[in-house]
Amino acid sequence: MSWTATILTLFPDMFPGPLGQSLAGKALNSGVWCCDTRDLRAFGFGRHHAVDDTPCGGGAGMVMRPDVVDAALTAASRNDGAPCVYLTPRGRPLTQADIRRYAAGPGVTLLCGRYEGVDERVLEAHAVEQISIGDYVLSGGETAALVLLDACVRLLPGVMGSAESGVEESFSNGLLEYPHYTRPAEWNGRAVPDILLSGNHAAIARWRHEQSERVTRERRPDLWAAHLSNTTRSSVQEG
Ligand code: 6GU
Repeated sequence: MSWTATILTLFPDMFPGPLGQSLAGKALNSGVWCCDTRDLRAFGFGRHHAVDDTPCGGGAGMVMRPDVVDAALTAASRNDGAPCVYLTPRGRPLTQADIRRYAAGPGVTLLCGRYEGVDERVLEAHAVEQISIGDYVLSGGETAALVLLDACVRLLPGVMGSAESGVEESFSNGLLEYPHYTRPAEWNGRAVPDILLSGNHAAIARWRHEQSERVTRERRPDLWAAHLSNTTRSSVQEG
């Protein structure tokens, strides 16, 4: 069985969207993964298939009903232990470690919320993981689900060519990647760093590592601090 994303959404036409193109699209067409989209509206109540109601306690917006989401989750339930993830800006930040865990399993069930959110009780009842893709607000979970799926699909066996076995360059060692250059050696008065044209592979590896450290220190002090405390811990263990 191929790796399967079961997606619960009010906007099923948004899938596979951009993941129908390029590497993910080829993998989809060749059966490496499967995009099983379910329309939440089909589980709505009454003549208008209502899926939402006003928030208890008052306030703006609408909340997705627990009975509707429960019916959709139950209908989509899989017996393969795939984790169920609700995409929400209130969630825990998504990391490459989560992506590795999802990609290594049978797939994921993704619940995409619109409106102000989903009634908390149904998330508790179904042991749903709440995940955010960053500190900004999207109009719904669908584009976040596409981001999560893109990151998973590229890790599935056979999706990236053998030349790309460094599929996790950034983050595999906790540092951002060094800068890349190609021909021409000089472009609009800007030269490729001499060392990259020197043929000295040891010196090039050293330069790239220094650049990785510099870029991480400048752009991601949080990752840099984590890297420093990890390397300090390793050297204490060695010493
Ligand atoms: Cl997962 N959903 C929404 N609506 N906004 C977000 C998000 C998710 N992650 C960051 N912002």
